Amino acid sequence: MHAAADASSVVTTALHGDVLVVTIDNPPVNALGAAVRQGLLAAMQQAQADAAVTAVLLVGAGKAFIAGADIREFGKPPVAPILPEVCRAIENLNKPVVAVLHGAALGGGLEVALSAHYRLALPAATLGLPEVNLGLLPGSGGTQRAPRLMGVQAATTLMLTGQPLKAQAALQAGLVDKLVEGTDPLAAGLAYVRELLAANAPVRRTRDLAIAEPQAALAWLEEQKAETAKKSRGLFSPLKIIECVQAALQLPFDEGMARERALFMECIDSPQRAGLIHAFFAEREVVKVPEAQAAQPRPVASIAVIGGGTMGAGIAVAALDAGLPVTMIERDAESIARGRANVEKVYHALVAKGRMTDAAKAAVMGRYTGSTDYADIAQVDLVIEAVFEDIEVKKAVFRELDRVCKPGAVLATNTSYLDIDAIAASTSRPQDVIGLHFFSPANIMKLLEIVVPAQVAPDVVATAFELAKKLKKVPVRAGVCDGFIGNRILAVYKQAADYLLEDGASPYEIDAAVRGFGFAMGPFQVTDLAGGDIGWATRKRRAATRDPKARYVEIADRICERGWFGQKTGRGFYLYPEGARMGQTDPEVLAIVDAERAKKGVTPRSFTADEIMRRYMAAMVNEGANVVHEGIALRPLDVDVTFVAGYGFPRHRGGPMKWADMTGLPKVLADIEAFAKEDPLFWKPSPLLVQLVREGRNFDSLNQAEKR
Ligand code: 3H9
Repeated sequence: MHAAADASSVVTTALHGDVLVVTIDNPPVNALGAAVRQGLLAAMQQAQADAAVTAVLLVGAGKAFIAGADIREFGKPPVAPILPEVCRAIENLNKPVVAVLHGAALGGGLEVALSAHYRLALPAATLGLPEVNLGLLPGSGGTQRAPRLMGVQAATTLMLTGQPLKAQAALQAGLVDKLVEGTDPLAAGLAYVRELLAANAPVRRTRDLAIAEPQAALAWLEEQKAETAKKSRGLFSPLKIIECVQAALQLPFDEGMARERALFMECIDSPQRAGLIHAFFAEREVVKVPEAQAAQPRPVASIAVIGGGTMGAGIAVAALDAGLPVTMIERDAESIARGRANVEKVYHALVAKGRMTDAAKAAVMGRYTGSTDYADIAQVDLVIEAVFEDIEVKKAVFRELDRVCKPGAVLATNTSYLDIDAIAASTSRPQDVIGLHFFSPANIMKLLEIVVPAQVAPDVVATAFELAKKLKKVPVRAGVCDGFIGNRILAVYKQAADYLLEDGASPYEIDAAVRGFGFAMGPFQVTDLAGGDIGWATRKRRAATRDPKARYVEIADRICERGWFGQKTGRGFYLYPEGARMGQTDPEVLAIVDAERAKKGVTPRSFTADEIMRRYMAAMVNEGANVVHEGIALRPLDVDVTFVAGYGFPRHRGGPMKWADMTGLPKVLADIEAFAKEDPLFWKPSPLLVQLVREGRNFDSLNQAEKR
């Protein structure tokens, strides 16, 4: 699909009078692979050599100008010419070079534009330096040229946030010289070049610009260091970006460039780069599922949500935000009012923060209808059920949907663990029934598990993926089992955490170790946030099917029996005096833990943070391997995306399966085998993990290898 191209096919030159038009045409996004770099360098040499050329226009074919370096090349040996050389050749040309930006000008793409002498934008242009999202820094002069053009604060913010600017904002920031209406970059670009030539516009090099008020800028950068260290929580490249900008202020341009290159290479070598780039590609791979590739989605122009609780309201907001009309069904007038209030609350908050006008809120709410009558949803294209998590209640809803909905309507359940095959079987149209497992708050959380029951039609699966795109969710295809991908794996590593707790680690040590790894919160903090009663209900439900020989830790039950359900009750594993969000350690909890250990005859031992994480991660990876082995997840990357998008797994580690690959599968397996000596029932090596180790392979070999 992305076959290696030769320079003359991806970069073409054509003389338009005395203007050499250099077109970058490397689908899908004109990334700066080796052939493009060679082509651009050759084009600059041609422009220099040809006396008939008086100016050069750089233009991107297709939707993008240039979306940056070719990310797939990172981690492989660099191929000449490297991009900084290409940018130097552009900037050094003795004839005016103009870049016309009509779409994405990102990363190396913007750096190419910054090396040009003039920049023109069309309204659809987006300009950004998003390298930080990949664990990198702009490595082709971006850290040296952007501060010269737009000032230190604006440039540093652009690089640290990775957020692109729209054309108008880029104009105001000084990144582009002119903004014109239109969608034809060639015509607009040529007109601009003519204008410049008519005005005798000189060659104007960004490198020659001085940075305003360097002392004040240096002081500001110093302040940013501490702030950035705190905000970026262990990320490597943000502080390196600041170092580069300092170099731009303190060193001559060429030395600044050398410093940037050295720090860029440090970023390239960092494991965070590998993790973040894995996450980038994995998020694009997850949508490539067999059904979505084989079938056309059904049209979805209207949605119904059954149930107006927190989850139903969040789903309704997600659909409203995507521009869809939503009908919410509830049991009675009171519940309708509550459902509506839950939806309105979200928009109220936006208005209060000044992020939405009253008129915009009224327009959104105009697409929302509450009703107690299922007949009102007879014509909707897709229904999402979000009622109480009880199979009989859900089946009753689905029988009702089966009765009223038009043929071909997609009927989705938001259950997080119930058997969707059984729910589908309660209708006369199991081919239309699918799982759409949103995560709370559903209008915010990115992950959407698309759960595929046995009888569902492929075009219903395709419809679900299309809907996810519309709702700006990250969809992951999951098979039917208790907990699907995410909650099933969570149940296992949570158990590992409980064993650690009973064996001697305090909940506070475990949480600290997990945070130290890069999660925003540890498992006991998560329990307190979600409400301890939720897990308690699940444990009670599972009690009947639990293997009596399996180890069961009762500490959480002891906490729940006291009514300590976490933040909402003011205490759980932590104390939350007067609604504080940050919990405080609780000696009474530690006493409960001690009493439980004594009851079981456990002599507590100490665990280092590393020992804690080895168990926590081994449990996560092993169950992840089981989930792939059983086909619940299509590929290891689906597990990775689930955890990064829905469970706070540190993105810079790529996901649990990527972490395992980087740690080395033999090491992970050896750990599991060692732990199995203590508890062979819990620590059973996954057959897939054993097989991969035996064959000397890794999880990534099961992902679509040709993409990397
Ligand atoms: C950099 O530039 C470093 C330099 O500073 C220094 C160098 C020395 N490379 O997202 P989409 C593929 S770092 C290779 O679905 P959209 C993508 O995998 C780079 N491939 O489309 C997908 O492939 P497939 C800084 C890339 O319309 C296809 O293109 N730049 C690259 O939703 C379509 O992508 C960035 O970080 C790439 N750079 O969004 C920008 N980009 O079809 C990264 C995309 O096989 N890119 N692909 O699955 C983006 O943010 C979005 O792709 C973009 C388009 C906004 C451009």
